[in-house]
Amino acid sequence: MRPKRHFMMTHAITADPILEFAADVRAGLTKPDQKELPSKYLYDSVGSGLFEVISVLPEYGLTRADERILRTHASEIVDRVPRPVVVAELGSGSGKKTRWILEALCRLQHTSYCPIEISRAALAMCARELGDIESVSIVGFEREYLDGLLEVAARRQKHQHLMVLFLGSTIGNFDRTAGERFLKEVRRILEPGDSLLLGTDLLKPIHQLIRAYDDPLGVTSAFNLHLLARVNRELDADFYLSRFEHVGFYHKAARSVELHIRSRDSQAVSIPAADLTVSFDAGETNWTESCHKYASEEVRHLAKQAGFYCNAQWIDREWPFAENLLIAE
Ligand code: AVJ
Repeated sequence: MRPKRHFMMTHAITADPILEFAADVRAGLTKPDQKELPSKYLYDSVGSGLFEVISVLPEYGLTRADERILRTHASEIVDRVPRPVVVAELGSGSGKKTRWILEALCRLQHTSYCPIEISRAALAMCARELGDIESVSIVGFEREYLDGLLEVAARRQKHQHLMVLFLGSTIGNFDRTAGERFLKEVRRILEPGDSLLLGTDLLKPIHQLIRAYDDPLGVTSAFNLHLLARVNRELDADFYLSRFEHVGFYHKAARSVELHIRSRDSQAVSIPAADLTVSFDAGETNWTESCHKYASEEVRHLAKQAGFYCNAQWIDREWPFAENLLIAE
């Protein structure tokens, strides 16, 4: 008998995504000091595809470290989680790494898996990637993280716990204050005994970090600059990509790698759909993404601040990265 499988998808209910994009681009590019474009817009189908390539670059060890830990310790991880459990994943991407957790869980219980993603393409990829696992049901949510999580939490049954996956060090996109605030918001949606498996990239030598975010092949550069191409495509703008360049540098005080797009000369760009003409000085940068790095004991402390306790931590030796199992108190 074929195992029962099903996949459902709940689509976004946001107003008009193009209008929202236009409003965010306008707000970011009219900031008086540092111009910015929110990093979430890097992750459309082109950006998610480019990130998949980044994740296999030899210089970028983060995704492989994350996956190594999950592959090696999946049974140990799920053994520590109160069951029965519904799994929700914030920003599933392709879902490749999640396989190990789902397979381990499915040996113990039938599992509902709810990936929450703003990229519909990533959700579809994830359903294809994981749909073959026996006794898993996938319900995808095309939503922002917290909206999606609220919905999953509302749908769970009384006896079910929630296990939230927030892998790949996506939390690093927040600065430390916002990261703590975000974990607190996640905690507020959870009940005591629910769990959060949090992946965090750890501090490591600066040259190694820089190479990971400024790779010689230029994939990260393409990933970053594609945001301008997206503004051209979706908002009718006239960015000349060759007049901009990718920059990745380490911000010591913030303990983060910062990605910017630097204007090579002084120029003006028009973005009709955002009702905006914006000028750049020569050398002026536009901030697109931050990738914060943590110390392992700092994560345990952060967890405590947010109302979790750190049940266990697994650290990869090859590429310092921690998988943290946090239980809601
Ligand atoms: C997807 C946020 C985990 O922080 O390393 C990689 C993003 N940007 N290379 C990271 C990213 C450029 C990545 N995260």
